[in-house]
Amino acid sequence: MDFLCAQARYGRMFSMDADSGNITTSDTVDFAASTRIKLVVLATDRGENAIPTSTTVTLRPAEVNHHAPSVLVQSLDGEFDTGRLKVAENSPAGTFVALVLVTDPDFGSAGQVECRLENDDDDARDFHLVPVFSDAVAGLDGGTEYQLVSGGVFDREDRPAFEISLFCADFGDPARTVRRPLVVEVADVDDNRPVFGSTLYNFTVAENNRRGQVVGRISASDADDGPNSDVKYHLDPDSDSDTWFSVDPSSGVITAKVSFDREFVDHFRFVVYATSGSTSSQVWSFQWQIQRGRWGRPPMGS
Ligand SMILES: [Ca+2]
Ligand SMILES: [Ca+2]
Ligand SMILES: [Ca+2]
Ligand SMILES: [Ca+2]
Repeated sequence: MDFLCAQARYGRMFSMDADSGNITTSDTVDFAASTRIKLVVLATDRGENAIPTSTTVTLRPAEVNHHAPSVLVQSLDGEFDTGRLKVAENSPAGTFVALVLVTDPDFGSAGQVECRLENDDDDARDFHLVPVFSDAVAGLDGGTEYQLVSGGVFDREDRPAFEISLFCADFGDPARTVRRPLVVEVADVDDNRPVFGSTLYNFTVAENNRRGQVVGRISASDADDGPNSDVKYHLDPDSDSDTWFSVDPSSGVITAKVSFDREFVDHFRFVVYATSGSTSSQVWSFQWQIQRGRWGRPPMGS
C-alpha cells in the first residue's frame, strides 16, 4: 500500500511516510487561519490498475491551557485598563460604570472564559456584571464583554468609594484564573445646601466703633465635595444692609462699615446668604445690638 498526503494548502507543515501512512509534523503547525486542519490522504495498493481511495484526516490543536485570561477594564471616561472607576451619586441602579473586555488565546475550553464579581466581597453586592452578549462564554470568537453596572443608588456623603474584585476563570483543566481589584469612586453631585451653625446669630457692638471693626463671624458648612462644598457668603442684595455692614465672602467675617450711634439706631436685623456649588443657597438672619459707648455720640456714618 502506498500513501500520499494531499497537503498543498498547508505547505510543508506535515509529511507522510508513503509505506506506513504515519503522519508527522515537519514544521510549526499553525492553527491561526482555522481551528482545524483537514488533510486528504490517498491510499493505493500495489497491484496492477490499482484504484486509489481517499480519506480525510482532521487535526485539531490539543486544548493546552497556556494562558490565563486577559482582562481589560475601560472606564466611563474612555481610560483603558484602569483600576479606578467612577459613578455619579444619585444615578439610578443599572448605570454603566465600566466595560470589561476578556480574551484568552488558548484553543477550545482552555480559551473560554467566564467572569463574576467575588461573592464573598460585601461591596460586590452593590454592582452587577452583565454580559454584553447573551452567550457570554468567551473564546470561540476571540473574547467576551461585560458591562459593570451599579446595583443601587449611591450617596457620596454616606459612602464615597467601593472596593470590588473581578474574578475571571477559563474552562481549562486545570483552570487559569485572574483577579482584578477595582475601586469605584462615587462622584459628587451638588445635592446639599450650606447649613449654618446656628438658626440666628446675635452680636453686640459698642457704639462709636471704628469703621472696619469686626463685629462677628457667621459660618456654614456643606456636606458636598470640592467646588460643591465651597461656601460663599453675601448680604441680601435687596436690602440696604450693605450700607452698614460687609461680609467677607470666604471667611464669613462681618465688619462694620460705619461708626454706630445708639441714639440714632440701636439694632439691625438682616439676612445673609450662604451659597455653594451652582444651585444651593440658604437664607439666614442676624441681629446686631448696639451697646452704649463710653464717649458721647459722634454722628452716624462718620
Ligand atoms: Ca487559558
Ligand atoms: Ca448625596
Ligand atoms: Ca453630594
Ligand atoms: Ca453644595
